[in-house]
Parts: sequence; C-alpha cells; structure tokens
Amino acid sequence: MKLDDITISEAIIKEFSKDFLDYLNVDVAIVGAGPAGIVAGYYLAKAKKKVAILERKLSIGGGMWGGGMMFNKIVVQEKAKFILDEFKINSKEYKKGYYVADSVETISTLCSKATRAGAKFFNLMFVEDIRIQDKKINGLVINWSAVEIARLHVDPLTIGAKFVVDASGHSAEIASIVVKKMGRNLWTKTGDILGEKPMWADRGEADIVKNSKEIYPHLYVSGMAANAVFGAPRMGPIFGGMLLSGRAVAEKIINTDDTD
Ligand code: 48H
Repeated sequence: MKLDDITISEAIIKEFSKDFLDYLNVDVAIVGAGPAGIVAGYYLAKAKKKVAILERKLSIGGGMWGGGMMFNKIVVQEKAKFILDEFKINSKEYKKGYYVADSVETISTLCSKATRAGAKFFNLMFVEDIRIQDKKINGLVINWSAVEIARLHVDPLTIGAKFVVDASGHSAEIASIVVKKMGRNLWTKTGDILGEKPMWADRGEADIVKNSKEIYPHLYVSGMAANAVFGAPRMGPIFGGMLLSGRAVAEKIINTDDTD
C-alpha cells in the first residue's frame, strides 16, 4: 500500500477536531498536567467523570521530570507509597519511610494510566480566563500556547465544565484570575491568595492535603497551587503530597452533588 500524505493530514485534523468538540463540555476541567493534575484526572476518570486536562507546555508532567535539581529521582513518603503501588510504579526504600522512584518512569506511568482511565489531555493550550455564571465557575477560556508565546492578537475559545481544578503549580493561575476579576472572594482567611511560604518539607506535605479543596464555587485547588493559595510552605522534590492532593480533590468532586 502506498502512503498518502493527505490521508495522514486528514486523519489528524478529523480525529483531533472530533475529540475537541466532544470535550467542549466536561464534568471536570483540570488546569495543569503536573503530578497533582494528572492524579486528579486519573481518579476522576476512573469514577466515570468526563475530564479534560489542559496543559500549556508541549510535555505532560510539569515539574516532575527534573526530580530535584535535575537529578531525575523523586522521593515519596510512606503515607503516599500506596499511590505508587496502585499505579505499579517501582520504588525503593532508601531509609525507613523514604521511597525513591525514577521521575521519568513515574510521570510516564501516571500519564499513561490517566489516559487509559479516560482522562483527555490537551497539551499546547493554556487557560487565559474563566467563565462565571450564576455565581459559580462553569468554564474556561482557552487559547493555543503558540498564540501566547508569539503575543498574537487572537481571540480565544471557551469550554464548559461543571467543576474546575486549579493544578497550575506555584503560580496558582486560576485562583489569581478569580481574585483579579472577582475581587478578594476566595475561601481563604483574607479572600486573597495568601502566598507560598519558604521550604519546610514536613509541614508543606502535611498542609497540602488539607489545602486541596474548593476555594470558590465549583473551583478546586490541588498540588503546589493549594499551598500557594493557603499560605503554606514549599517542600522541594518530595512528591507524595502532590499525589495525595490530586487524589483528595478528585474524591471531593466525586462526592459532590453536581446538580446545584
Ligand atoms: C495551562 C498551565 C497553566 C495555564 C500552569 O508545576 P506542576 O508540576 O504542578 P503540581 O502542583 O502538580 O506539582 C508541583 C511540583 O512539580 C513542584 O513544583 C514542587 C513539588 N515544588 C516544590 C518546591 O519546593 O519547589 O505542574 C503545573 C502545570 C505545568 O505543566 C504548567 O505548564 C501548567 O500546569 N500550567 N497549563 N494553562 N494557565 N498554568
């Protein structure tokens, strides 16, 4: 059989457009495909939620690939080891309670399992705004990352979502947009983003799970963004908290009545 260039192009355009149209309305839109966003997407998809994960970069995985300072290993504490096991990611006990895993194996496995559970990744797209109607977030305004990088004046498109998860990492981008557009009305002490605090792994990891919750009607925060919103410490290259945080928001959304 001779290969036809046009058929190849047609296959890509038609199949991508079909997926894109299919995901214009979802149960949950997750902003950011770092470890927290991917794990949240996995558990939500497993619970039969329709999930889109939007990622600005070409690659999926956020800050996990580089381990600590480009030494591509990650540390996961005892409490979160069951998630590595659930995903069948290899790990080695370095000292009692400290497990070490390969960052490349970890992120590629998370990505593969989330995709197979049914979560749909849209990479090279960024979220530039939110949609708020009837006093709750119910969608996102998206554009191509290439448009952002080239600073082109191109209007965006909108996707609808019953729930949004801000898993955008240190910058907590969706929470920042809410404050900018809706005032200091986040469900924090001041209504504002409290800001990430200096390194303290033990505290940061303990706080992140508590901080993974709803912060505005139908907007949840997960991963590093959760500690930035609630003024909790960073924790360096220990990733158990990110995994637990993704799982925690997924559980909260699964257990929420989405008809309100
Ligand atoms: C689309 C966006 C947008 C946008 C951002 O940074 P991440 O890996 O986030 P987490 O929370 O899953 O993991 C945090 C971890 O990687 C980390 O940084 C740690 C543990 N730091 C500790 C320390 O002390 O430094 O991933 C977030 C992703 C990235 O890939 C961004 O490109 C993406 O979100 N993103 N995607 N639209 N507006 N903003």
